[in-house]
Amino acid sequence: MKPSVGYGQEDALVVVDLQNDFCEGGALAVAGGSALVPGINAEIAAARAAGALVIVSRDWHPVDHLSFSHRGGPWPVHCVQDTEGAAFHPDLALPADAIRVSKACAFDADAYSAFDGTGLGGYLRERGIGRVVICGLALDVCVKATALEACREGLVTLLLAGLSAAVDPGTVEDVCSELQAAGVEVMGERKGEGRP
Ligand code: VGL
Ligand code: ZN
Repeated sequence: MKPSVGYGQEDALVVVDLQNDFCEGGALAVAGGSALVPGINAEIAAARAAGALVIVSRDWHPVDHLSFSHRGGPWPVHCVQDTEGAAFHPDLALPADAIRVSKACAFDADAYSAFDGTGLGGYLRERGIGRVVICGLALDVCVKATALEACREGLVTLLLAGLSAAVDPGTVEDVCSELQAAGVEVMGERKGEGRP
């Protein structure tokens, strides 16, 4: 599979939450999640070959996290720390030196963006990263929040829409428009439901 962009040493590929619970059969499954894996693997390989950083985020909740429905939150129980559901998709080809970022680890706060509470922005600055290329799950939740925060961090931000999928496919057009308005370059096919 051909990678979407030409990577360089000042780029970071950020793969958001490619975890079992967000893929088919998982607790908060996103339709089309697993099918993204081969394309994302091609991006990882290309990024790595070019000397770009590879960052993978994961949703990493304690049991009884406040976002779970039995605690009054909006989501079913998902991505509980150290469970199979929280593990990265088994076919995701993660190099040993890919940088793992865990988020939403506190009982009393949720975090959709990979930058939220993780120190990732400062780390990327330290490493001289000027551009981030973002893909993964879910486009309308954590991918969107990550892309918006990357822009706010002053990074050139590119979304690979064809390598992202939404919990609600009906939102894809609006999410992509919102990201473009914020300064994100949206690349690739948008896999949502067209408006009637
Ligand atoms: C996510 C819902 C709840 C995501 C995380 O990774 O997009 N969605 N927690
Ligand atoms: Zn979550």
